[in-house]
Amino acid sequence: MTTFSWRPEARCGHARAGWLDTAHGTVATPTFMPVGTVGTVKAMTMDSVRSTGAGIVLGNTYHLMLRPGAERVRELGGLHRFMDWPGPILTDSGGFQVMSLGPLRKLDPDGVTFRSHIDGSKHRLTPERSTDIQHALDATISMCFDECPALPAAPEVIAKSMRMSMRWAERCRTAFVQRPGYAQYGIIQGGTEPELRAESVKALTGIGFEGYAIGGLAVGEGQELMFSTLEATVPLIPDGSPRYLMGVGTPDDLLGAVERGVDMFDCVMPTRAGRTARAYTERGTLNIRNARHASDSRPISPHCDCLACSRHSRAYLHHLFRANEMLGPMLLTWHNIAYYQRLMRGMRAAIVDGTFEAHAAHLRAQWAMDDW
Ligand code: PRF
Ligand code: ZN
Repeated sequence: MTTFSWRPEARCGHARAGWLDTAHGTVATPTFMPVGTVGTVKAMTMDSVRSTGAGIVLGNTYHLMLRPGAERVRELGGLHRFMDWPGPILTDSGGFQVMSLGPLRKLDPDGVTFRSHIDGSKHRLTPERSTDIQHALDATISMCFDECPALPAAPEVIAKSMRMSMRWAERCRTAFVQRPGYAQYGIIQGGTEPELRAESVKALTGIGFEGYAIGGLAVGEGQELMFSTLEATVPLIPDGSPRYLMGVGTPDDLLGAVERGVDMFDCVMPTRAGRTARAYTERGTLNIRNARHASDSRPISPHCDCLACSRHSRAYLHHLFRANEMLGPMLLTWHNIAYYQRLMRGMRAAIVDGTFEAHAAHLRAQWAMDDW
């Protein structure tokens, strides 16, 4: 039986390379988790996700509780079997999605009542209910139920919200059924105030979790404040625990966060961009619908081994998007996830080699070239 743990392999400044051991396999960190909100990484088969090198995917309590329902997923053998992803799955707790998606929601100290964005039916999430649902889904890593206030907000508002999330974290921990190889992460809140972040870390480490997430960032504060908040927060997290920055970000965000000691990420960016014709490359992004690609016989990236790049030209992908063919979003999503995984592998290799800073400078110089 596997014990859930994060094992360091190498360090370079604050950046860390390591291994995350779980009941569903071991993942190299730093790692990027493709988003599989409703039990599918949109436009991808699970084999194609696996082929990019992704080791762990994300699912969402909010979406799966509404459809098909947590109990149905449990009856069908859990989310791994239901979506055919035998590797580790991290599920978000629903709090963030209720607040951003629920058309009508009412927050109280015990939880949130909201209406489904699908059929308007009434539902309730509490720390206990969110934890139970994630257990029913058989999540490898469960997240605490929290509130993520939009920024900017007054410090008193952020403090009050953070303290409520910390009380909820305690209830989540009590409701969590500990099993070998499974984990529950606490979520650090506190906006961009270092004192509030420190208070939040103290509350969560006092409870004790297998890992710690940094929530409440990438919500409108800008990259500079996100980075300074990471600098004030990450060093306070126990060194032997995995650190996860929720909902981040662009390649440049990931680089800066790895540089500051973050191990795990998730973001809809590569998948959403792929569906809207935007491709990530070593030299920045490009929109494949743009007329300049119409007769370009080159692949999107000469460095990429994804299906789009190994078999197809930019001209063909351009044609698929212009013709509104569904293969366009499929191939571009594949490419973008492959790019994100290659980015993480490259950073990891540089940490292991002790050349992370030079690698970071090289990546930034390349992104700035944009000379297609
Ligand atoms: N909390 C939870 N999920 C999240 C966030 C958060 O603060 C964010 C913030 N970027 C993304 N996803 N539970
Ligand atoms: Zn590619």
